[in-house]
Amino acid sequence: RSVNAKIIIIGCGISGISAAHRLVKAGFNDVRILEATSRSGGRIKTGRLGNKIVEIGANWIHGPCEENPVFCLARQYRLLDPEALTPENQAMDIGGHPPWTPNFFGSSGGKLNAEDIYPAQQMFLELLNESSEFQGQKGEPWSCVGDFIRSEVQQRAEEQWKDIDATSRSLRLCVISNMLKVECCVNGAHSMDEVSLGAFGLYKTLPGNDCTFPGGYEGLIKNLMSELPSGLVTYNRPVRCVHWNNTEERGNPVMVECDDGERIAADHVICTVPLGYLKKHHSTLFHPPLPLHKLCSVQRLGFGTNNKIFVEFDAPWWDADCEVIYLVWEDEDAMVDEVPDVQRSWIKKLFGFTVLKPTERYGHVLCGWIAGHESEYMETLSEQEVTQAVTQLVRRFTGNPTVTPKRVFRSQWFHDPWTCGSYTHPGKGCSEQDLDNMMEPLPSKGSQSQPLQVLFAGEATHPCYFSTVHGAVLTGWREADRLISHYSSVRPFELRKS
Ligand code: 6YU
Repeated sequence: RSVNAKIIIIGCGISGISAAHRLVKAGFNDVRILEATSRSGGRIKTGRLGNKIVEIGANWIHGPCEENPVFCLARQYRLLDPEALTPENQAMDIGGHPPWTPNFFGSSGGKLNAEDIYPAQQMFLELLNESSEFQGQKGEPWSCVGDFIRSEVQQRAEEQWKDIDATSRSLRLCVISNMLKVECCVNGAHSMDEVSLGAFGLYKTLPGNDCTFPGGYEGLIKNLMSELPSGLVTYNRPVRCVHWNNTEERGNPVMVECDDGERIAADHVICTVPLGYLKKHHSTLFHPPLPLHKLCSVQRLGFGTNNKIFVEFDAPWWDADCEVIYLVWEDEDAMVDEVPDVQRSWIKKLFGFTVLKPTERYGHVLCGWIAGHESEYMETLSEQEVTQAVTQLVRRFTGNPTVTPKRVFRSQWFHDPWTCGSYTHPGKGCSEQDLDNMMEPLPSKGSQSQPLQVLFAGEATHPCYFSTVHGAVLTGWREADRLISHYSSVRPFELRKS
């Protein structure tokens, strides 16, 4: 059957596209997406470094297995390499940390011995697992993951590392600083001191060894878009305000006001704007404003910055089998993940590089990772200044004063006006309730007004897969299903205009 309800989706990222897909398939014939920019995909964005494909936003399918909708779609559209499709790859349980072959370099110049590093790495990974166990338990010893890890490392080092010399011990503590910086990137947080210990375990991983899209993540967007009716998306159409509980427009409870002044009446709006955008613009985006409990959750949840710096070399300075390079600052035995003087030493926050593989496809390209305020500062520098800082860094850690990058290109997610950062993490003081509040439609339950006027999708609204593409897809489907089941339970004479 065909349903004439007028539905507006704000944002043409993967969650908005997924919602539209589901609604159109279910027979809703008046669905529109309003997108602020000139493209679809949002934080799925594939670019080029020379003639090589690079991902500016989402990189991997985290946990490619049968339960992962992104994996299933990518397989259906034949977008994956054969290795990713094997049952062995789908069954591997990596717990969110792919078993990559590492190289470690030290700030005094040259490779570090992996044997000296492993005990610290091992201890850090154990503590990360333990950090996840406080969720729903109450009585966690610290409010944030950073404090918990530091205090436990201190205690455990006293017992387990008592027989090693001071220099080796200090190096292990510097490795902990490096791993804290890695976690800042994984979580999209400025510091692990901003990530809630009690809510850290809310995030769940799926089985499967993370894989990439050989032709670019945007292939997924292109395939999904090709199945939507043409003209469904209006580009370059930022929404300024969603007027809900609207009494002006007779019959339509919502009125969407665009930046160009156009006003569009709707029965339902699905809002998929990123949490970073919502934090900055909630007071003007909704009229009446968001209810207090929802607003508090928007503020409590964290939305930080994680950026990439792609660097191409003529020849590798890392091992042929190396998949990740860690840069260990040998003066950081205080277990720190923040840089004291951002303007002078922001580059110290860059934890290292992942190596783009296979080499036949990419040549010698590294992807540097940098999170937090240091990353936001990096965005303000010119490409030339970033290149200079990266060149100095690589020269220092390799001890080779002549190594020179061929090309450098970085992302700038914090200054993207429609994203305002990278992705969501459970900020200090967060709980499960905050994610429930995020996904709650307006008006809140129990109100006498027309239900389901504004629905919320997007990665920040998934209770356990926030910060991911699969989380975003599932939220789009969830909100589409909410409307589909609403209309299937409404008796036909109540179906206005249908
Ligand atoms: C994943 C990965 N990945 C790296 C980097 C980034 C992200 N993610 P969208 O923003 O896409 O769409 C909203 C649209 O709305 C957009 O088009 C706007 O233009 C538009 N809009 C805004 N305002 C508007 C207005 N007013 N009017 C109209 N339109 C408006 N995810 O699965 N694998 O490898 C990575 C990574 C650098 C930036 C990622 C990854 C996150 C995903 O990209 C992201 O979740 C989805 O694309 C979001 O889709 P959406 O539709 O919701 O929003 C505890 C613990 C936690 C541990 N977490 C660990 C998980 C690891 C996460 N890792 C990510 C890592 C990388 C590297």
